Amino acid sequence: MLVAIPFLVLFAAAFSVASVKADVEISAVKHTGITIDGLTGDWAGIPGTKITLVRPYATDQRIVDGMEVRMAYDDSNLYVLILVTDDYDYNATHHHNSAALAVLFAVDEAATPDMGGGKGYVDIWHWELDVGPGVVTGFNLLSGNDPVGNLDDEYSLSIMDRHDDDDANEVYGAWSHTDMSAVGAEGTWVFEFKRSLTTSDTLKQDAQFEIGGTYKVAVAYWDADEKGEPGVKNGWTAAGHYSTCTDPDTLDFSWINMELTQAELPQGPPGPQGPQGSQGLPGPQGEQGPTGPQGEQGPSGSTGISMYASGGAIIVAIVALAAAFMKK
Ligand SMILES: [Ca+2]
Ligand SMILES: [Ca+2]
Ligand SMILES: [Ca+2]
Ligand SMILES: [Ca+2]
Repeated sequence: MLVAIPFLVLFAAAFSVASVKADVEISAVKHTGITIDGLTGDWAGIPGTKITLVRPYATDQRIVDGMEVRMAYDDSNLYVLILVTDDYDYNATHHHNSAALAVLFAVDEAATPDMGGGKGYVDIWHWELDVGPGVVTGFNLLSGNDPVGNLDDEYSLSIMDRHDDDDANEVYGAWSHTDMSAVGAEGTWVFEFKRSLTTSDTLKQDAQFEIGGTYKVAVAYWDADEKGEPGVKNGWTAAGHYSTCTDPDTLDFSWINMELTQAELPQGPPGPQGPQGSQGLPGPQGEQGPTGPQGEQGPSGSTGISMYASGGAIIVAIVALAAAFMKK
């Protein structure tokens, strides 16, 4: 669908505390064996980066360390796992009463996380849940639209200039939640995606990934409880989403850097070195790929995530005031 609703209004301009810039990083590691099904067992051992979610239009509303992002790749695809700590809200017939998510990647260097800010193109994977848990949806060779599950492959230049891709939707996704026993159940949302590392797009509508490259990512999350609890006044509004905030102290909504590292996920426990003979069995995940010397990457730490939070909390008071003001 083609909607000109200004979602992802990140206030980048108003809040650009340029001098104090936090830097949050995600390492995508090489790993085979991920299946898009909304289940996370296949992500075991892949390093995650925790990020605080803040509502750009109500910055006192936060989910501290509320999002965990994990990324991996294999020879063909990039895999993205987004976990959000929030209660279960799913309504099969009205997606405004369900959670929603958008993953953004800068295409142009100058593009800002507020959907490009008019400065460059942004690739968006935008999902308003029109299929149930565990159902794989997305992919469509005719356009960016997903007429079934509403996992659209989009692009934008600004908040007023967002569209489905002209060419194709190469994104697959499945979602789940750790407690789907009842609406309102506490737990964690699971959004699992994959996309081919490159696409046929030539119009700056998709980010193109290559191993060793560094990319800019941001995520938006819509909570269906924004307007009230189910049965009262449930649902989210387009601009009411949470956004990844790289430094909540300074309200820095900058891009998150994501690198497709050369590192491979160690497959299973390292085990003793063993004698030299014949390499032995390839381990559960199979086909190791020729890279990396002999395993023993050391524990996750080395390839893992680096989060540098910088301080500088001076402007917070002012911003918080302003935010409180705008809220009502
Ligand atoms: Ca899975
Ligand atoms: Ca909620
Ligand atoms: Ca596309
Ligand atoms: Ca796209």
